[in-house]
Amino acid sequence: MSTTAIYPGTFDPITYGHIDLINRAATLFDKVIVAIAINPGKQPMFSLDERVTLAKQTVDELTNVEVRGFEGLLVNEALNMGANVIIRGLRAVSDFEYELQLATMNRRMQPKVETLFLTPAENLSFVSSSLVKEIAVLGGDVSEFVAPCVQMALKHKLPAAK
Ligand code: COD
Repeated sequence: MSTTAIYPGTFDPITYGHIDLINRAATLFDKVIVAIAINPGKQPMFSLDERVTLAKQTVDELTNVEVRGFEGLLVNEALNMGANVIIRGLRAVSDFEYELQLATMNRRMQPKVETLFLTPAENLSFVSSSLVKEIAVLGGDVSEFVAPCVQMALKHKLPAAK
């Protein structure tokens, strides 16, 4: 039986931390779907189309990884895509409370879907999309944290970005 996992997020924008998790998941599952949420609760810097395009460019070489946008409940998207595992990342204890709440609520809504937590390489445990954007807005160098295409997209969006 083939196994499919879904890795959901806002990915605004995708960072090397996200990519680290995608690489790990891609070795564990036959197929990994990177599912990018519209997420009305956040006000992303990049549009859904831009976030999907940047994610596709960064995971281009991983043959068992698919990137798609989605709207609506994650658990419904997971079942529609044939995924019974949700991948989420834990960088530090501070992530745990939110992630546990999300996982528990998702399981309450759909018991067929389990959440699996992965941790990134230590040198990526402090990387977040929000900090990358903040550094870029203030003209700092983000090349250590995001792929060149994301760096270019930030430069395009923000005149001060390097
Ligand atoms: N290393 C490892 N993991 C990382 C790193 C890093 N450097 N950076 C981020 N991550 C992890 C995060 O901890 C998270 O698990 C995941 O990667 C994605 O992160 P984000 O920030 O891009 O995504 P979020 O947290 O904004 O995603 C929230 C969802 C879109 C999943 C959530 O809002 C959702 O499910 N929306 C759909 C509607 C729904 O079903 N709502 C009900 C939920 S109960």
